[in-house]
Amino acid sequence: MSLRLASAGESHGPGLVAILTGLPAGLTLDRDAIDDDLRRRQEGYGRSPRQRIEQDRVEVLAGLRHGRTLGTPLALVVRNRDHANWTWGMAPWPPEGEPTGKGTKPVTLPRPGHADLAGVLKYGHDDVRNALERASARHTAVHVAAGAVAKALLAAIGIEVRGAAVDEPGLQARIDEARADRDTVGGIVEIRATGVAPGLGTYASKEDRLDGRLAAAVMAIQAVKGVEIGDGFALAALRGSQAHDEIGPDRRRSTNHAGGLEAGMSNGEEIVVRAAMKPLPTLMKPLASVDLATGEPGQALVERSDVAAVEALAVVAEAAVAWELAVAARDKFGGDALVDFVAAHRAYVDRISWR
Ligand code: EPS
Repeated sequence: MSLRLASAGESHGPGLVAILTGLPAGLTLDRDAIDDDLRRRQEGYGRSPRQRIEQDRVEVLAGLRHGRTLGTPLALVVRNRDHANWTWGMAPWPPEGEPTGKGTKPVTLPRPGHADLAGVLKYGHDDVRNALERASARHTAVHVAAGAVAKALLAAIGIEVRGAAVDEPGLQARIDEARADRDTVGGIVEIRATGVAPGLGTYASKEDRLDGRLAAAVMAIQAVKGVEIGDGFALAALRGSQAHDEIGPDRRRSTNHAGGLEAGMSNGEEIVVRAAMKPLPTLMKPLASVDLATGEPGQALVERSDVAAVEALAVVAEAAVAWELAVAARDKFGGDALVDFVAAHRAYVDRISWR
């Protein structure tokens, strides 16, 4: 069975939900490890005061017994504590009583760079909030929880995934300056996966190429505008003799320009994926917009937001890469029970004599 993930949840609704299907039975999950990743996602310089309200913790509603997966759908929940301030505005059912709290007035001034304009046009909403709530990066929390589950599965076959913001002396100063100017900034993150045997993914069909799946998963994260694998864009300026990773007698490479991926497959070297995040679109000094209710020129919605979320992106992209590697590993090694999955991996690395 293929590994699949479906998620739901609005930023200020009651909570975020993910259902993971296709996990093998017998995988031990560590609640603290999942919560640690949720905490890492909330940290980082430049986050909004929202992060002082949320203290994300995973809840499991199905698929786990005494800490071990049952081979049945795993249902994860991360509650939005801030929902307490939006109980009228984000009530799933028609609210009773007078409007109270946040989100009671329709938003009609779309922010350039967010889902607001295309979202209301596409879905026929009058209130931009109906688009922005799901488009918000808040829902990455439950994807990070799913990524932590994927990392547990990958650890069983010796794969480790770690993301970090690309070291930039002065990132904090850049964030402080932007905050003082009521502006926002972006940045670059890098995800590395070690212990991946050659042959995850395939060149046989476009949709199963691992490079494509990784790029799509990372590009689909909020505010990501660029993804590269290995030396990526810089390779375009090199000659072939400089760009490719020569193969040694042990079949290993002394360079890794390809970022561990050739022809849509892992090649046994470290997988390296980088992503560029644009500056966040909610500005305290707003850009020009149009009032969708009146057609008059106006200024875009201003509401509490992050100045930067680069370090959060590193954790979210780590989860996305882990998830796609887990999907590719499940495709290749199968198994209803974890022991079958691990044994299939072992048999494969033995066949190709890969350490
Ligand atoms: C976000 C806007 C902000 C961020 C949010 C993503 O939300 P709020 O307006 O409630 O402060 O804080 O990110 C999170 C809540 C989170 O947990 O990462 C957006 O518009 O994408």
